[in-house]
Amino acid sequence: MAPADDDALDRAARLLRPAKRVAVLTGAGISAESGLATFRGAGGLWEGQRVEDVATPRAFERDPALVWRFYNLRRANLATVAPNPGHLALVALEQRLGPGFTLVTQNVDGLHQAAGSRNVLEIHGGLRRVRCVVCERVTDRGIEPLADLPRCEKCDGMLRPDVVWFEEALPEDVWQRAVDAVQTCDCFLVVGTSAIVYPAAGLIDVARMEGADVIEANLQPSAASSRVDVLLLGPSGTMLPELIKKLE
Ligand code: BJW
Ligand code: ZN
Repeated sequence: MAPADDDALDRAARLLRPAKRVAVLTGAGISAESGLATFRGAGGLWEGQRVEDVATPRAFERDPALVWRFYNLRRANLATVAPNPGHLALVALEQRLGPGFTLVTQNVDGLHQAAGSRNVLEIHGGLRRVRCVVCERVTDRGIEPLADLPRCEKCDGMLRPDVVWFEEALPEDVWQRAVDAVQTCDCFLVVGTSAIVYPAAGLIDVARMEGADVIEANLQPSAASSRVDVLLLGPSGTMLPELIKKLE
């Protein structure tokens, strides 16, 4: 692994330091150092299936028990993980900026909230919540084990994870708040995402179109890297704390 590139960190700090409004987009990579597998890296398969084959409404219609096994495993796994220094660096950044800070996450693991981040927009939903496919009631079930085919307490309809699958719309109000935050930010920080899943990846173009500086932190170049101002190549658990330290 390349050592922290001081030049890139200095350039990133120069962009971030004067910013009054900062938006952050995170992906699975920020939780990798907490021990959670990313979707598309090595080990990103589940029982030989790609996420694209499990995380779709069609997969749930075809075999809801298989899909629930996938999500129950991931829910149970949350008991074994904790936020890492990358999550904590974003808490420090929010403390520095106050209401000028918005954290848009594609992650469903709840680790930003567990770390202490407050203004978090979960654009792909949350693993702890379930939603009834009939009455649409959403409840927080924590990480308690659920049946392979859990049912709604109110109407006995089938429950599904309250996450966003491929071909589904993102929660409208949450998405709109994310777009607003990115449109009005001075600096946009993109962390640990392959930037191939839309519309989330489109936020990078929104930021650029509105003239924000864009900083990316990733272990390796992503689909977004050619469109950013500074690329911090390295683990976010190291790069983000170093970046925040340079702001002081
Ligand atoms: C580290 C690190 C370390 C590792 N430090 N870094 C426009 C163009 C093309 C396609 C589309 C388009 N608009 C819509 C689409 C279709 C589709 C899509 O984008 N498909 C693409 C795959 C091509 N999008 C949708 O369907 C979306 N809905 C939608 O658009 O609705 C309108 C519509 C209606 C009808 C028909 C069509 C459209 C919904 C997308 C929902 C995504 N859902 C998932 C599952 C969530 C629930 C769950 O968790 O199970 O969200 S899929 C999965 O991918 C998950 C993630 O949030 C998302 C993004 O993945 P992420 O976070 O980037 O992870 P990885 O694994 O890809 O990358 C990890 C990165 O970390 C890597 O870069 C590593 O290098 C890095 N890394 N360790 C720093 N230590
Ligand atoms: Zn119901």
